[in-house]
Amino acid sequence: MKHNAVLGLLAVGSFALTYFVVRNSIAPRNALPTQTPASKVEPAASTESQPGMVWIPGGEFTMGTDSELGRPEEKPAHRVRVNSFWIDETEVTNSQFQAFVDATGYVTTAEKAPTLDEVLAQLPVGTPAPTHDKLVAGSLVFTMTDGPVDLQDYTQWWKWTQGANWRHPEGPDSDLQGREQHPVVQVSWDDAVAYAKWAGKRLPTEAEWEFSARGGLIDKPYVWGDEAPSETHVFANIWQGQFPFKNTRADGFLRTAPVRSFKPNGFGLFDVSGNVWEWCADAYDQHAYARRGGPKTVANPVGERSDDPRNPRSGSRTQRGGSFLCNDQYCSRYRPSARHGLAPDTGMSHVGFRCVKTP
Ligand SMILES: [Ca+2]
Ligand SMILES: [Ca+2]
Ligand SMILES: [Cu+2]
Repeated sequence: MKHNAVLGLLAVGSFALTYFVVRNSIAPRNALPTQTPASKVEPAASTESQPGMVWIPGGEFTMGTDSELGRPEEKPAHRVRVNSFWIDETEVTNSQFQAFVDATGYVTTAEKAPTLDEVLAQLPVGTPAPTHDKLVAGSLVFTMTDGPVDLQDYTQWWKWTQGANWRHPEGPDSDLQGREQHPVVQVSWDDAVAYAKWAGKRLPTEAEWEFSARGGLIDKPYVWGDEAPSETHVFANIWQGQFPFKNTRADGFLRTAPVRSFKPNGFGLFDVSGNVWEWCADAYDQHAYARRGGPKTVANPVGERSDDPRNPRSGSRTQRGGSFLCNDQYCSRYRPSARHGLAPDTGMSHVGFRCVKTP
């Protein structure tokens, strides 16, 4: 799927979605504000265990892919080395995020209504001021269509929904009852960073994420190996059937699944493929790998600049792993090399995160 909803403006044109687009453009994002690169000091070994985390000994691997499954932004494959780190076994759950909010009173991006000044600062001079009833808090919710639609037009299935936020993932009528162990969604990159900081952790770099997602397999297309997923060969929570109107639920789940519902990868990590997209620390640069290029091993790369054609003004942060909406018809981004960007103040009903920690 093209999950970035920024272009929704073109087709929808409601002020709410217009504002959603505008809000993405307010702060310049030239530098990484709060994330720090992986530790340069390499401990010999770590015996200290971290609850809910897996120790990943540092190493070298082939990042990206040259395979025909890969998209341009995944190429070329190149050698990368990462230092050791811990990584969460699972995506951050609603129950974990609740503990953070209870402890801090944190209010997520999607829960805050934009101010008129924020909006006016971004609109062309002479644009009529929006009325106050349009300045509402909300977020983007996946909504199944009645039948086949133009797969280029993702406003067909992404709906700006007033009152949608992490507590109400599909809007005011939805809640978290029975979803305590599902991954938190409708969190912006800023929200994910705030959680990580509170937990004494940080977001993974793309390199750390991919190294751990591959689970020790070398140059495999999927985190479980070579076999393409299908109706009968289920490895992860993705989409079976015809996107976006028919989901056979062969994997058991129409939307998010509780974490640990599927087999972990070789490092014991759950849902690195599918379930929800996971925010990474890096600014999203579609040409990052082309720029690295060459036979030289790159050590602990961190994306420092954004180059995202779908979000040229405000810049994007990277997401990894694909979601319950991915299928081969349109997108096979549940592959470990797949990557895309989203504006850092945007939440969606299929985006979450997991954290890492360095000694
Ligand atoms: Ca599914
Ligand atoms: Ca995931
Ligand atoms: Cu997708």
